[in-house]
Amino acid sequence: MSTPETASEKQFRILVLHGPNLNLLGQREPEVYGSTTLLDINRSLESMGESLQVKLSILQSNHEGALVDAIHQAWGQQDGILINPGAYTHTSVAIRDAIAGVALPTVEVHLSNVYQREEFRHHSYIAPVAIGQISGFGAASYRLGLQALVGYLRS
Ligand code: CA2
Repeated sequence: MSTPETASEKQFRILVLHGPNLNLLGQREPEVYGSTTLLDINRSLESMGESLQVKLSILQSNHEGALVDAIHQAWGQQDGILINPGAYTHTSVAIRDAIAGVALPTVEVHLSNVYQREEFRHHSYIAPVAIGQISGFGAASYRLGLQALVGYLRS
C-alpha cells in the first residue's frame, strides 16, 4: 500500500499569469520596465521551476475574461498561482473574485515598485486575496514570488 505524499515530496503545479501589455516587455518603455523580455522571464521561471521541482503552466493575456477563465480552470488542476495582473491590479474586481473563488494560494508580483509611481497604482484589488505581494525588483520579482509560493506550499 502506498503512503500519502508529504508536502515536501509532492510536485506542486503552479499557474503563472501575466496580464495586459506584458507581452511588450523589453520592446517598449525600457526606461520603466527594463530590457528583459517576457520570454526571458518565462525561461528563467522554467529553469527555477526545474530546480525547485515544480511544474509551471504559463499564460499571458491582454483580456480580463481570459485571465478569469484561466483562474477558474486552475481549480483542481493547479496548487497555486503566481500573477502579475498588470493594470488589472488596479481595476479588476473580476480577477479578485476569481482568485477568491478558487481559493488557491496566490502571490502577486510587479516589476516596478508600484508605490513609487502614480497614486492610482497604489491600490491593488488583488492584494487582499493574495498570500503576499512582491513589487519593485524587476524580473527578480517573479523569481522571488515563485520561491515564496513554493515555500508556502511546502510549509
Ligand atoms: O510593475 C508591474 O509589473 C505592473 O504590473 C506593470 C503594469 C502596470 O500597469 C502596473 O501598474 C504595474 C503595466 C505593464 C505594461 O508593460 C509594458 C511593458 C512594455 C511597454 C509597455 C507596457
